[in-house]
Amino acid sequence: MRGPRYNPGMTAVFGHLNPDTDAITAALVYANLLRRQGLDATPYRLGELNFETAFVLREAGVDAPELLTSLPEGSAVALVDHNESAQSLPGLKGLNVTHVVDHHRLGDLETTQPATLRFDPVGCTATILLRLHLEANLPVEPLDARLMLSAVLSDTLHFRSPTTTAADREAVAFLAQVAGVQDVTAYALAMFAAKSDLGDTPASTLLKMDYKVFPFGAQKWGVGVIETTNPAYVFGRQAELLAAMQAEKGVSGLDGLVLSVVDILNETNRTIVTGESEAAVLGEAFAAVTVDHVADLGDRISRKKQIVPTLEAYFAR
Ligand SMILES: [Mn+2]
Repeated sequence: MRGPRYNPGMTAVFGHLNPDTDAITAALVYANLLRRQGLDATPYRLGELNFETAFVLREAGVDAPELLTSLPEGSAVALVDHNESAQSLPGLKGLNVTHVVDHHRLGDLETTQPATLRFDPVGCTATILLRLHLEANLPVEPLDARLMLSAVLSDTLHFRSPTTTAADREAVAFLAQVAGVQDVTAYALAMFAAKSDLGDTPASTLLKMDYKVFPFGAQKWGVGVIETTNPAYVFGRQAELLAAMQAEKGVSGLDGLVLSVVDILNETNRTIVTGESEAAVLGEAFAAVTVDHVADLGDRISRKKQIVPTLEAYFAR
């Protein structure tokens, strides 16, 4: 339970664990939208900001939402940018999910009451949030526009990802104007540079910065991603990362653990595999060749669209 500022009447709005820019900004923007519509909503985060998100909030002059680690049973929650319990606040099944705004596959979502659910197959939660503003006839506030713009650029890797839709491109054009961002390309490159400036971040932190756990049939896999403009830096730390992955796999009782290193500018994915069993699965599922714990996944840069569905199909057969 949180401290004295917790208000039992309010709705807690949050994105997934190991939050990315979309998870954080969607919580901020959706909480503001719900407040403008008369609901007592408060944004939260379920983890530390990554370097890109820290840059986005700093440039926007916005404080990070407070960290949330648990809520009393029955609390009202609005989920953004996720819906699966494995990616959410521990104990989600005991909470009252009143709203979901998401662009991922539907997982094990359960609600105790009729809920407001909005799922669109677009590249970013922010693209849906923009639609919700327009549908409600509410003007987009410039600060929210800046946050949503950042999220779409982040999730779509500025339209490089195959998850990108026409709606995401239109959203960026509209939001950039409202936010007063003149040079979208330069802004996106600055975001990606901030994300890639990993310094001496511990390997265990790098592994978990963009990390999700998925049930695949009877198996449980961890799939991490490092999107970077400087893959050489990441592979320079491959031995450390591998040790962190082996430790995590043991501690979490996972059946498989892989870490995709996505070269944003060249649009390639070289994935570090924890061991032989992961290499065998990627070999069969993707026809990927693994050399020295690195599987070449070619141009499959989207975990959501190109990695997870293939693994899911592989384990289903
Ligand atoms: Mn997202």
